[in-house]
Amino acid sequence: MNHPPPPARVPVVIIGGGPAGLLLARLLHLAGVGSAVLERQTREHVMARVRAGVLEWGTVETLREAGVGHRMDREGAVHDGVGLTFSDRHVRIDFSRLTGKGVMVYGQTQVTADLYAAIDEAGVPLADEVEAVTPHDVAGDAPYVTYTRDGVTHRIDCDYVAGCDGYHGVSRTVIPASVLRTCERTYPFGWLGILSETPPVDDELVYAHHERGFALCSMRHAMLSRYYVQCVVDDTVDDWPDDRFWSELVARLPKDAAGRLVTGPSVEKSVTPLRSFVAEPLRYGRLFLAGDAGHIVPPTGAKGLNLAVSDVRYLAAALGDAVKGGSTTGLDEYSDRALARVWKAVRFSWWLTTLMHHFPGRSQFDQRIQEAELDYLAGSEAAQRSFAENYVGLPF
Ligand code: RFL
Ligand code: PHB
Repeated sequence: MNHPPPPARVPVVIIGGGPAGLLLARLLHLAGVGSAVLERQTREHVMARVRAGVLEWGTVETLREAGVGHRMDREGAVHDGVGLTFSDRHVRIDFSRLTGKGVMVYGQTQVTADLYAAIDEAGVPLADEVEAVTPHDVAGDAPYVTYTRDGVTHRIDCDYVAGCDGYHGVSRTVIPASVLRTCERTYPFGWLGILSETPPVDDELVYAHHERGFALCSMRHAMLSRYYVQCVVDDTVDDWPDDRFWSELVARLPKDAAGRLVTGPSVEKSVTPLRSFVAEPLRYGRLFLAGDAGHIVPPTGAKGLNLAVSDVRYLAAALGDAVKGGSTTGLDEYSDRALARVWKAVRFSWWLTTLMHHFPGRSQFDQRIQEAELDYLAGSEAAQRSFAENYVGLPF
């Protein structure tokens, strides 16, 4: 697809064309604010990354408001609950009864494709396969961004820079160490995930706690399943031929689910390390971080993409006010506002990770506490409501 090349000046330069950057470009366009997106990879690469599958209700509404919800509403599936299994028990958390809301199962690759289509149609300037993207003078009043493409160096002058370039991006690195505080927790395991063209084992997602390790049964549609098993942190996909994956998954599910499982060749396989990470503040002068550039959560709570969307919702409104109306109050409040929501999702993702995984070498005490907490969750409506409220997404 041919995009107009980025002009020499735009109000907002967006670094990163993942879900955060694309949604920001789309919302700014709808608000009449110009932007340009700089993406390091090819579009094919960005769209091939199999990642999130669960959208909070607020994310669903935001995508609809952004005019990119039509295919999601047609092809996505609303789920009213999830299952948690442990010790051959299956506990259903009934989202609709407990919160009046649900979640949408619709893959991140599809969300990204819908956003690309919308910004193509809007003619937002986008350069992919760019290198050496560098924000300059973001602490002053006249920031600019340089990058190279096909060996030619370009410069874009702007009012603001949005760092939407993920955990390994450049944006966060320009914030001086004296300003940036980071908090991090790594977990002593990873997730091995596969896609297979088989019917999902259940109508709803199943999060399975087991002595052998955690497992998750998810899906994309009626004939495409997404499964994960907890693995050793430095395992590679070569350690996990399909046969080993399926037998491990079967061993971690309750007998009835294991009996229903349809196996088949994997069509994608990847390993993800688990980490919680937050950078504060999410602002340095005229540079604003959003999404994985500012924070990472382990995938257990299904929060990463949803946090990218809530950051961008706040940031798009604030940039719109600043560029069009001249009020910078929203920008001044952005970091605190976004982080208040981020930290609650960090807490939930950490808690669910700690509850559901097998921690190598953990004490008898820790194991018994984990069992007690699962039993409490199984028997307490108050505990289930708290789970449901966090899973469907806290208010913006
Ligand atoms: P992304 O998606 O990493 O996009 C950043 C983009 O920036 C580009 N980039 C650069 N561009 C220019 N110059 C540079 N120097 C650049 N450096 C990087 C990159 O190429 C990329 O295109 O971040 P963004 O947009 O903030 O989106 C965040 C989400 O992708 C992420 O949080 C989720 O995928 C996390 N996640 C999940 N989130 C959910 O809400 N629900 C889930 O069910 C869920 N499951 C998951 C997940 C992530 C997973 N993995 C693989 C980490 C399951 C998995 C397995
Ligand atoms: C997924 O479908 O990829 C998925 C679902 C729920 C999670 C994480 C990943 O918590």
